[in-house]
Amino acid sequence: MRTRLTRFHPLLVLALSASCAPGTPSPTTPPPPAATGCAVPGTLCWDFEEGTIPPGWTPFRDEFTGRLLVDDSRPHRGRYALHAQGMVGGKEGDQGGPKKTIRYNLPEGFGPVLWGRAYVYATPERPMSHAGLFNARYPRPGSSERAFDTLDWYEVATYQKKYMSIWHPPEPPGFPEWVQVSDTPLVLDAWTCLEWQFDGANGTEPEAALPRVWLDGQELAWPETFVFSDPPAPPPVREKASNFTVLETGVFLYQGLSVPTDWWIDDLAVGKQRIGCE
Ligand SMILES: [Ca+2]
Repeated sequence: MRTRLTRFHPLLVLALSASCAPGTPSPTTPPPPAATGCAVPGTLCWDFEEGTIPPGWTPFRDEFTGRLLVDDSRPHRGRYALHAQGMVGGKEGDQGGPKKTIRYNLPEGFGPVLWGRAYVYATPERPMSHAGLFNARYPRPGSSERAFDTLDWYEVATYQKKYMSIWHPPEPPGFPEWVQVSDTPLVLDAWTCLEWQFDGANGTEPEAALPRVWLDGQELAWPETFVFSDPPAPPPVREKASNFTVLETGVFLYQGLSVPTDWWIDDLAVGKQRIGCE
């Protein structure tokens, strides 16, 4: 949801995390305990125990105020986590908000189904605005384009203080998009385990599947669904995937955030099958 929301204050939040990066333990400290998730074949995991942005991830969005860094202020496991610190800027209800993200190119041939898992912590308030936490993108059917702005994508986020998931066409503009808003408020001041399934294959169905999300093992329901587009447009055709190619995480607000807010993400993992929580 990149644009103004006319019916409410927009705000959102979210967080993700994972573990299992091929970190290089410091010679002076013992290696962190094995991270959940990396035991599953084909899983990629990041526990941030390098103490810096992990290899393969590169800075991407950087708008308004705040920082995205790896630090030791609030790990889920081990010593470090990814930290979106002091995110603030813009006004609720207006387009444009603080965005601090990193992205990662998946290995060739990842496939059309992406499961994910991350631990997320947010404080002190639930944003009203759309706050993205994680997304994964794939080329359009038959396309050889790999540029970021040519890719279809799935997203996990929060919006109006509740968890949300979205299927998007390429960004910009990223809409018309299919939006699913849960009835579950963003959990504050505690670590939660978020899991998601982005099934871009969806068997013999004509379109890619809708995203599914679990919070601490409980699948979220989506009592509110709608097409967001500016100007209004018919629902998008959810184009099917051959291979997911790129991931993005951090925190990205599409409308303003007036309360300085922090998120931490740790033990982030993606794979071709469900990874699970601890
Ligand atoms: Ca960690």
